Formats: sequence, structure tokens, C-alpha cells
Amino acid sequence: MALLRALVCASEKAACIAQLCRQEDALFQLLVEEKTGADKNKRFVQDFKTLADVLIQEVIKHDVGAEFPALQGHIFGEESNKFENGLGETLVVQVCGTECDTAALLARVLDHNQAAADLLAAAVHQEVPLEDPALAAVAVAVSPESMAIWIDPIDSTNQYIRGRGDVAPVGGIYPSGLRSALVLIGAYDRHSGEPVLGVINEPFYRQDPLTHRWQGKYHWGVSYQGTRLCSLPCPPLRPDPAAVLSGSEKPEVQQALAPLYGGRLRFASGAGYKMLCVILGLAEAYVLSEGSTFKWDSCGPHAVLRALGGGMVDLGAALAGWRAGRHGPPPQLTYHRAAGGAAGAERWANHGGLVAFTHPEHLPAVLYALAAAPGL
Ligand code: 2IP
Ligand code: CA
Repeated sequence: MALLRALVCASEKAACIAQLCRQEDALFQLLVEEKTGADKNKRFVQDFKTLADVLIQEVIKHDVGAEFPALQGHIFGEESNKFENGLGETLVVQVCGTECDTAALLARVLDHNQAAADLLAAAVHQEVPLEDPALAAVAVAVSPESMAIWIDPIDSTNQYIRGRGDVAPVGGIYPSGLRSALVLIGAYDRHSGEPVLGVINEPFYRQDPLTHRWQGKYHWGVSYQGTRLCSLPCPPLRPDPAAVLSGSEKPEVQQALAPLYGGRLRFASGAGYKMLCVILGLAEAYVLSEGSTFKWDSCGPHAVLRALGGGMVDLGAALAGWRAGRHGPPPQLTYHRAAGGAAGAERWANHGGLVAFTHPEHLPAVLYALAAAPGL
């Protein structure tokens, strides 16, 4: 399964770059810098975080596309790679043939901050070692010709910038902080739109108490033609289930879910992180009533959920079906079609909100609880 291995490898390199931007002083200063006055108008300085995002996305695109030419032109992400520097020049951020050329391009984007450009270029061109016998043993023939890819280079960018590493978990779930900043990569079937391969990388999984360096962790899943494989075991459906929600979830939704979950409504930042909480069995469901997530947020985690026998559905559509008396499994989210009548990033939003779950038998309880909620 060379493609899954390539996606994991790319996520590891992406995680290294995300860690580097927080650990190397020359980069960290740019990441947290608050610009004022005239500098505020220079897009790159306001937005080094966007450069980090774009660069990570381009690295994944480059490395995966180089190994699988059939995927070139079918790898999509959250960010556009066009950038304007402080001189008003528009530059296209990409991985060049050599480290030296990448460093030169990044120096132009970064208004000649050569130290920062050199650090990033070295990380972009490094070989990331990957030893994973379980991954090496995966034998499923997924043909790259029929796949396309969604990348979220850093989900939960706000928490990535804030950078708190000292947030205490509630019921095992981190409400905020670096733990919720994730790299998400998903491969889906170009024709059916079904998510097939998923990788979730946690660059800020653990901090070494002596060196203060961050160590990451990754998870993967495959769901293809009846074969389901995952780096994680399927968590049990607990008798006292919990749900994880966005801190900004509607009060009506919270109230409607309260009887089902008792005091176990948890709140966390990061769409991908909330999906990971479900995958890890820290919550039985992630319920979102707004169209505030996108295909790049959900594709990778959705593939992992399917690998565990679970899934992700459009909440609005599932509720409409439930109210119309259709109590069977609702259709799952797909990834190949843009929403009609929308423009820009909104074309790829999960407009109806979503429910993520590992146990399909838990979904009716969620829909039953929400079907009676006013205004949903
Ligand atoms: C965001 C990020 C936010 C999330 C939003 C995503 O992605 O995960 O945290 O909102 O839905 O699109 P919330 O935290 O309320 O769930 P990004 O950080 O990549 O913009
Ligand atoms: Ca995101």
C-alpha cells in the first residue's frame, strides 16, 4: 500500500515543519509577531501562519505527486499557493528542484529573511524516516488513478498560533491548545466521492520535559471495497456516552443533546481534533449544526472513522430524513462535488453541518434527540 505510506510520510514531514515554526526562534518570531502601522498592510508579515500552511500543503502535494504522477492535478487543499510579498510582488509558493532554489524563493516571499527561508527550505527537502511494521504490512491495492486528495495542512490554526501546551484535558479531551492543531490528509474515490484513506497527524502530541521539543503521533485508516484497516482499535460504545461540540455550538443544540449525554457534553477547538476524539473513543459523537467545516477538514478523519466501522453524515440531510420517517442509515458525506450556488471556499463547505460517529447504532439516538429541537 505505497499510497498510504506516502501519505503518512508526507504528514510526518508536514508535522516536522509545523513543529519547526514553533521551535526555531527565527520562525517563531514571525509566527507570533503582531504587526502594526504600515507593516500591517504587508500580507506576508501579517500572515506568516498562512505561509506555513501553504508551504506544508505544497510539500505534501509535491512529495505525493512526485511518487504518484497519476495524482498530479487531483491533490487539493485549503490554501491557494499565490502569495504577495512586502514589495507587492505576487509569488507562487512551491517546492523547487533543489533546497537552494526553494530557499531563494522563500527568501523572496519572506522579504529577504534568509535565516527563516533557509530553515524552512531544509525542512522541506529533508528525508523523514518512517519505520512502521503495521503500516508496511497493509496490503490493499488502491489505484492512484481513481483517487484524489484533500489536505488540511494545519487544522485549528488559531490554537497553533496561540500555542498553549499547558491546557488540562476534561474527560480526556483538550478544550484548546496545541493538542488540537493537526495535519489532516484524506484520499477519496474520484468517481463515488467516498473517503478511502485517512491520515491524522498530531504534531504536538507530547512535549519532552527536558528538551521541550514536541513529539508527534499519527493515525491512519483504510476503507476500500469491503476492506477496513486502522492503526487504532475500534473503541467500545460506552453505556454513558459523551459528545464533543464546538465552543460556539448553538444553545438549542446543546439543550437538545443534554438528556442523552448528561454532564458529558465536552467542548473543544478544531474540527479535525473533535473527529479524532470520536476516533479515539473519548466521545461517541461530534455534532455540528453549522456549515463551518470543509472537505479538507473532514475527508481524512472520515476515512479513519469508516475504517473503524463508523462514519460521518450531513446533519441537516439526516434530520430531514428522520423527520420524514426514514430511520435507516442516512447517506454519508462525499468529497468529489462542489456545492452548487456557492463561491470560493464555500463551494467545499459541509453546508448541512455533520455528525461523526464510530458506532452506527448510536446515530439514531442523536437524531432522535435533535429532531424535536426547535430551529434545527
Ligand atoms: C477550522 C478549525 C476551527 C473549526 C473550523 C475549521 O479550520 O478547525 O477550529 O471551528 O470548523 O474549519 P471550531 O473550533 O469551532 O470547531 P482552520 O483552523 O484550518 O481554519
Ligand atoms: Ca481546517
